[in-house]
Amino acid sequence: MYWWQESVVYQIYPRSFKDSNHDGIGDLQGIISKLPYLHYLGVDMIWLCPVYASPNEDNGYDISDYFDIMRDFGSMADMDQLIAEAKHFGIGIMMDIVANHTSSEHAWFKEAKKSKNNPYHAYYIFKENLGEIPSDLQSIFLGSAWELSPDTNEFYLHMFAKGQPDLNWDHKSVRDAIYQILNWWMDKGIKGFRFDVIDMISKDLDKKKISDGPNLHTYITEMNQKSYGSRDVLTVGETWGATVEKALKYSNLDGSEFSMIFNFSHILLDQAQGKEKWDFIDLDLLSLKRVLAEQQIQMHGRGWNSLFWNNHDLPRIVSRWGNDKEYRVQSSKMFGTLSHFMQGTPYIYQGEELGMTNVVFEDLNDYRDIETFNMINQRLNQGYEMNSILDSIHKIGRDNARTPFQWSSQAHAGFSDVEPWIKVNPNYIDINVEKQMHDQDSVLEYYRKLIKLRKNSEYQDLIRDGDFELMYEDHPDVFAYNRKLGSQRLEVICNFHGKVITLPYSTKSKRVLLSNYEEVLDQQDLVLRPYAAIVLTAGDE
Ligand code: TEU
Ligand code: CA
Repeated sequence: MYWWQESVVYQIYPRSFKDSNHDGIGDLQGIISKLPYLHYLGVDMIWLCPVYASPNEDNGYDISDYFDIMRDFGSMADMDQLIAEAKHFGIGIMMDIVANHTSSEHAWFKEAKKSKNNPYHAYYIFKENLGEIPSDLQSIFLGSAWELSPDTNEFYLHMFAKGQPDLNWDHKSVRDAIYQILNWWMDKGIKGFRFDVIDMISKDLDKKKISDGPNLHTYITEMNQKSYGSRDVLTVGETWGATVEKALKYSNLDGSEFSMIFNFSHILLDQAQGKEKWDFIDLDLLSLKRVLAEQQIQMHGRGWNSLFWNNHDLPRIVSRWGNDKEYRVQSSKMFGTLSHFMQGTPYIYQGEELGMTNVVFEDLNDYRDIETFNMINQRLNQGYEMNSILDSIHKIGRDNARTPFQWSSQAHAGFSDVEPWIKVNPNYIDINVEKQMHDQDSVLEYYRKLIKLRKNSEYQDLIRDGDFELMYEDHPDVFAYNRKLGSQRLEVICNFHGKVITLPYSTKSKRVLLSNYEEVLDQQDLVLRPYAAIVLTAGDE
């Protein structure tokens, strides 16, 4: 068993977590001041989105110096203080490593573009200018993935923004430089890494393959051996193209690659086949159950899952597949229940534990995300109506998850005492930490219970290791499963929709361990109110 199999990770988007110095931008001292809150919640790892020096074209995912801290966020002394004070609370820090690309302001790229003979030229992916763009390859942020670099009259590859040139991992010096960065941060005492778009580091451009290239696993294995493999850290790869078979390879328990990956198969289910993320379809619950059950069953004893619904790139799950109006509290708890009783390491994205929702800005000027703006420009050119563009942003845009964290009902949600870099969600008056702390019915207190059950209860072994089996597999509204270990058994029964469901079910000799309603058990059947989540214990205890 590995320690991270019992961890709960909390993801912080530093820009939006807590501002300490009155500039409207979250920062490291802000995070330090909120460590007691994270300790109260009960998490033991923080995944810190990038805090390195960056010109911020993509909010820190464009790094200009891996050994320095973004001025907006503080200094390296603040970072050392964060690592030390978090440790004091039993919380480890995971750094977000963006190694598929750097910022175009990174010293390597500034050198690389000067001349073909520059030793750093081979660090990036250049193609000669033969009078036209090298290929029709599209950036994930839309538009061509090639940009002309005038000094050498070549095109360079950027799979994201123009300010994010892709590194050439086939060049050994690049790989060694990345391993050096990892070792440097581990020497500082950090306890893990999240690897940004790691499945893109090996490409086969001739075949227009921009991820899962021929050397992917060779490079990950090498990175493991030359950096974190000999240290006791949690590693998680961001892999949009993962399937269960691939996940088994990445997270195989011999420890040769990563601890785990983010498998997005469930998250991609409402994306129309072969279409852009901005065109979505209704979620089919039966597919969701099938995909998650497959992960649970296939990975059991052979790999390790990460469990998540949210992150800084995704709309809030309560708004996406739950109900963020009438049943906001119930559906937020329902999603928490579904993932926290599965096998794997849960990731909580800041604000999820409050049931924070998507935001609806009507004025485009209130948005900040580069991906959103690229989409607006492209779609306006293609003749889309503004209404349909806004609709896509409201449903899928990344800024939904990036509004300031809601600490209190004070001005600016207690996030800052000045106008924040992005507007707060107006619902902060109702949804905030101050209101939810010590309110036994709040989403926050419910998440504390979920964490406690997994980390410190008679069920912790079962939650970590137990077998998984779907129940009511073909039911169109119910997502239910059981977990078994020895003589212990838990049944997790969730109503995924807003209607009342009656399930034929004998509740005799069952006990409610947790529920998002005050449940009275009937002997004959189980009545599930809208978005109900019930966890029952059975077995011969
Ligand atoms: O994201 C990778 C990625 O492809 C998507 O999450 C992307 O942001 C978008 O949702 C696809 O339409 C990672 C980071 O999580 C993201 O914040 C960065 O912008 C991106 O890499 C580039 O570093
Ligand atoms: Ca600040």
